[in-house]
Amino acid sequence: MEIEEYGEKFASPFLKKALKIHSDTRRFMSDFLKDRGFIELPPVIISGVTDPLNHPTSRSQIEIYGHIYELTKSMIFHKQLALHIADKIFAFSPNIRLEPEKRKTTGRHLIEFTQIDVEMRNTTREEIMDLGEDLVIYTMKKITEQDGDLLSSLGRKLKIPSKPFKKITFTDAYNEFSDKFEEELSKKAKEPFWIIDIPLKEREFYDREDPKRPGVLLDMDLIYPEGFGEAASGGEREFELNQIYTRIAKKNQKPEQFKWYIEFGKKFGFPKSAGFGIGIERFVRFITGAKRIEDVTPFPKGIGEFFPL
Ligand code: ASN
Repeated sequence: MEIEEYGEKFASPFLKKALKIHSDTRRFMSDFLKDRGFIELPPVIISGVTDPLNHPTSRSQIEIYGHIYELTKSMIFHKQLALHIADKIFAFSPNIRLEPEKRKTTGRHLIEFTQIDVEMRNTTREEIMDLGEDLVIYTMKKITEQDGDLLSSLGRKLKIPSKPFKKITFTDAYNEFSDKFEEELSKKAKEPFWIIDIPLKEREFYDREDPKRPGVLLDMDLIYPEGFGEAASGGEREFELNQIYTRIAKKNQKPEQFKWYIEFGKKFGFPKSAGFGIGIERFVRFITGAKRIEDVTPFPKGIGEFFPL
């Protein structure tokens, strides 16, 4: 992106409106969680361990004082471990994911984005999904109330979803639409819906395997309607050391990659918890109806080119 293009972008009425809605979205999400007793955790941007993710993103590391730091891909481990401080936590977590070039034109990928990452002790997937539904509905309602005029001027009419959101298992979705199920289902849907029971090989080691159904995880993705695609992912977490080792091995990964997380857990325990993360820019894109995620944020970092600011 050239410097001149920032001038055009900043002068665009769309960005002005989207940025106000972006700012309010963060406020309402935070208000909702704090009202429910969640404590906000400051973001972690570099650390000795980060989310391995299930899809290929190149490693992003920096060397400081002769030590290698990972740039945060998600705060999954930090939010789990922070449950030793409080039972309900969340963070506005900036993530860096060096996505493959083939995702350049999806309209919903940035290499730097923020997710609101939520985690709660001693809770089930069903309870955390219920919380996620309330959070999405509350935020959409508040935006409609406070920024209704802005939305109308963007030609966007938001339909407030009703609870409970529909659920479809990964296997049923895959059997019906094969590889492109997420896209197809998202295009057909009028309200957000969940994809649940994602198979073990499709996800990271930390999502909990259902003890009653080996190979099936107690996790979920939230998908927006109207073709806006994935909103969130989450699940219950593995909390038994043996199972954590088994799951790491099944991904052909090595415990050394997660050394600091494992050492902490061995000393102080892995909390039994569930949680999810909702991408903020994607949520704002859905709320505003923007074509590209780049359009809802002033300094986007897209895939495959240099964005100087
Ligand atoms: N935030 C996600 C979760 O809670 C993890 C991720 O973003 N990869 O499961």
